[in-house]
Amino acid sequence: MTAAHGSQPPHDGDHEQDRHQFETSIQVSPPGTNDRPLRASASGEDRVLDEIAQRVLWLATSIIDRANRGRENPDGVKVGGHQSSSASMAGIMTALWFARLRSIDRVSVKPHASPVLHAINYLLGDLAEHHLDTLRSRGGLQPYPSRTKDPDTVDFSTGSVGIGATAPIWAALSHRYVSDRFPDTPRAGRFYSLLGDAEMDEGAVWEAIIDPEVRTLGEIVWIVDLNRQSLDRVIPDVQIKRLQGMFAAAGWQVLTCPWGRRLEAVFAAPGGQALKDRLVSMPNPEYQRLLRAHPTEVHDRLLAGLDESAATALRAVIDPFSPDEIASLIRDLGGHDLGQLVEAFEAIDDDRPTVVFAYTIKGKGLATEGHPGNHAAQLTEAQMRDLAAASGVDLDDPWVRFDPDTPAGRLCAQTAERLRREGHETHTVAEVPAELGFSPRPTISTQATLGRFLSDLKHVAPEVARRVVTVSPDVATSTNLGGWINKTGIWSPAGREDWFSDDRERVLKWQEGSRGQHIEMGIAEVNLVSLAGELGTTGSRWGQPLLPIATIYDPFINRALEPWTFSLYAGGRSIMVGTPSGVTLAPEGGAGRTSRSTRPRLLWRSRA
Ligand SMILES: Cc1ncc(C[n+]2csc(CCOP(=O)(O)OP(=O)(O)O)c2C)c(N)n1
Repeated sequence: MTAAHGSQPPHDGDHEQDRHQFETSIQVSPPGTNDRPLRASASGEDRVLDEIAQRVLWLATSIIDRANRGRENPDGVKVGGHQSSSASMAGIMTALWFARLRSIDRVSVKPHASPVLHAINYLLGDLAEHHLDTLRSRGGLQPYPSRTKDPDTVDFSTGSVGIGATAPIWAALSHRYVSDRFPDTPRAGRFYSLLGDAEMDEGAVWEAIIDPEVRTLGEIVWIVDLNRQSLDRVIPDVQIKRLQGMFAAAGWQVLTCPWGRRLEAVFAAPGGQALKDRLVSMPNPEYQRLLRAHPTEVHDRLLAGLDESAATALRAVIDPFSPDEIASLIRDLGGHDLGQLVEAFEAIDDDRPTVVFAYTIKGKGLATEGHPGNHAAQLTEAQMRDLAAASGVDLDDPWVRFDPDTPAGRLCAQTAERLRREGHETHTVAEVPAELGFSPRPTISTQATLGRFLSDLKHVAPEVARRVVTVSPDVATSTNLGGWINKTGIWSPAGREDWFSDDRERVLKWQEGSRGQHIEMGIAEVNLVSLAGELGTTGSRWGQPLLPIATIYDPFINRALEPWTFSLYAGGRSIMVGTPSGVTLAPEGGAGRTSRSTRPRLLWRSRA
């Protein structure tokens, strides 16, 4: 097999300059290797896992390389892909898949690590070889993990930053709901999110974390790929303390893997604290600069700016190491030490959600490692050949699996067997009647119509109504779900005492328990549509379809429209009712009602 390298049209000097100037989203000439070891993992103690991680790094990088330089591209238009973002996650995903994951667990993978997921699925026999050449081509592997379009096992679609990361929370809640309602629903395990650290800038993330039910979901695990780089830049401040505090305050278990075991051992040795203090107090950009420095410069850069006594203490720790050793030591981060990660995974509680902060280097093991402009950088052919040599494979024959008679081959086979998913029975929804026999008054508000519709549905089509679940962001009563709630009750995972059950003046019965068919959210429209979308996947995930209806004040649909359309792309089917729409309830004024049509925005367009 030969890669069609160099198939793009030749550029003369001027054109090349234009490309640099106008396509800053691709780094055309990536930085040099600078004598760094091209290793996916840091410590190299867990031989089989490390070997698999290296192959995963190789395959993921090659999938992108082939998309950009291995296919005919007559017009030379950018194809793209994110080798450095993928490299950052190769160790984390290898440790999770090959040492921890169970067949009942589900995982959301950060958008730019989709090649890592495909590489793992390929090693596990879940993806045929011919797909590996198709990333970002029509009908091929999707740019970002796609539950509906990719040919291999992808549990959650991601791509809209923050939305894919939070989807497992809503899937977990949906699974709890559907299991309460239909006890023969198949069991579920943990719901993992593997997210980028800059993803935590998204409001959707914090909107989800603050939801009061979320702190009770022990099946939620987030693993943050803390490479401290985003798309444009190195994250300027050290944020870890603030992030740890925010998760802890929300009731999460917080685990952190900052360093690998080799570096921990140096810290623990007499005087080693001096090196730890230096690394901990270093701003992110200074650390990144250290990663880009030639090994012979690292020693002096570590000492730069220290007063005499601090420099003396640090010298005592670092002087015994050669330049290569010290350069390798400062890269020994927890997110690349696979044994360390496996230990962290074993410490995860099941009675509250968990976040694991895994320190990583963006581009780990690639020539682009730690470079501030590496987000979309593509390795050159020469750099790919170096990586191939470091990975024990051949660039011209890139898609090698492990020999089944080797320890790595056996671990792949055992993992594939462990992750094999059981089939399940698929239930269907009874036929939805086209008419309910209800004639509305000539003039009636949309809110009154909705209330009447739900009430009639329960009488006319009880089997359909059994699968209806309503969701509302603190507007259940004003969107007129009161009658429905009185008949069906509120669902909450743990149930709650109804202190007003003996109050005769009460019109709305607010009884929370495991049998309810309404889920009440806070004023959180993104949470609302994300949950509605996941409630709409229970049929395809566990064979128990639901008919989710989200009610919302209609002007606020706009706020939630993008996450809602993303949930459609991800395979979620839900109905959103915006009231009071049109001209009814005009007394609500411009802030409380709208007559704008949102329909044109609901067309999902995708090139691939
Ligand atoms: C809602 C949304 N905004 C912006 C983007 C564009 N985008 C894709 S990845 C990315 C940076 C992600 O950084 P991080 O999560 O830290 O991942 P990594 O650095 O590991 O690639 C941005 C801004 C997007 N996909 N979705």
